[in-house]
Amino acid sequence: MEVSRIDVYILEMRLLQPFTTSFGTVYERRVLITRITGEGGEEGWGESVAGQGPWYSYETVDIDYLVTRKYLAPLLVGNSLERPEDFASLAASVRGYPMAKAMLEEALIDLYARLNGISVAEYLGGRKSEVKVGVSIGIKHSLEQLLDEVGRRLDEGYERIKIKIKPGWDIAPVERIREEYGDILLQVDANAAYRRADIHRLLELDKYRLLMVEQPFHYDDLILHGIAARKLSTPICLDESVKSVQDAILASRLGAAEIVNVKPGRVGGPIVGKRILDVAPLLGLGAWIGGMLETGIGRAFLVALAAHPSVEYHSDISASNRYWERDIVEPEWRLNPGSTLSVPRKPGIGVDVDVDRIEREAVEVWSITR
Ligand code: OSB
Ligand code: MG
Repeated sequence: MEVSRIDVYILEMRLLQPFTTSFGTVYERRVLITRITGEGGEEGWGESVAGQGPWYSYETVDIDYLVTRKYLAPLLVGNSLERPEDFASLAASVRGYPMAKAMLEEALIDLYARLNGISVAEYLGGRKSEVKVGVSIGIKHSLEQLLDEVGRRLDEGYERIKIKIKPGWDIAPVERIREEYGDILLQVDANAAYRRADIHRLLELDKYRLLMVEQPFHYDDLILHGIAARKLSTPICLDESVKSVQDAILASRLGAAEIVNVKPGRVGGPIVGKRILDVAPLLGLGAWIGGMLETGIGRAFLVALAAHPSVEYHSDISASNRYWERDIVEPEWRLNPGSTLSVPRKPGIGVDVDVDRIEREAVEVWSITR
């Protein structure tokens, strides 16, 4: 599989609604995507899940754009790879930047899958034809606004709701949702906003029958997650803390989590994502796939991974119209009855990318040819 050309684009896409987590609000999603052209002109697409600013991770769209142009793309272009797996060792001299690496690895997987007539899901060990999905709802200005959105999402057909929490926006939102909507599938995500002294707030959440509490503490603090896990009856799920297969092993050894949220961008690409899913049952970890407000390109890899047999929980992969007025893929990702998305069977990512629109609307474009 020869890499003859790499294009990198930055787009600015307005979210239908601003999205607020414990670390800030996104209005306009700056999006970094790449196209890799191989032999015979076949193409593959990938997306970096880096955000606007260095809050969820040190990576940002602009930093990944720079790292890709200056270091990663030059390593790859002109090379011939046997399989997408080979990219990780090729790129190992670049320390860190898992999201930038994941973007290129995705494009290589898409290209490889198209050249071999298989779907990306098949390539990544996905077996399901439909994946169960839920919706992730940000922090709101008022409880009324939150209840309103929860109601709207349930009406749209999402059967699992995740809300973002932080100290002070946790017990009341959960209690009101339970009062209003009863025994729906409900979980919370703190994005590392809690400290050791806040454990009592999490203990109070125990009575609300939550599916899990996601990443309550600092990403480096597996020990504190382990201490909290022994006190809480609600399972702890790790997101930010798990950046590799080794982290998943360590988390399970320390009793720091019962569940892992697998995000291809956070772990350096879908291949390590698949490996974590492969070992999760051996480690006694439940698993699901996390989203990062991706366009339809990144979403294709989330759907493919969610088709893996280890994924039993609903994933954070909502339909295109939860995020965008119009997505950059055709067909858009649509919610089926039963709160699922369909896993495409076509070769590659299984959706068509709107290249004309990307080239028309890109605010930055850069290419390298062999
Ligand atoms: O922690 O899961 C997270 C979005 C941006 C950054 C971090 C997270 C999220 C989400 C959104 O929860 C999930 C989605 O894409 O719908
Ligand atoms: Mg999370």
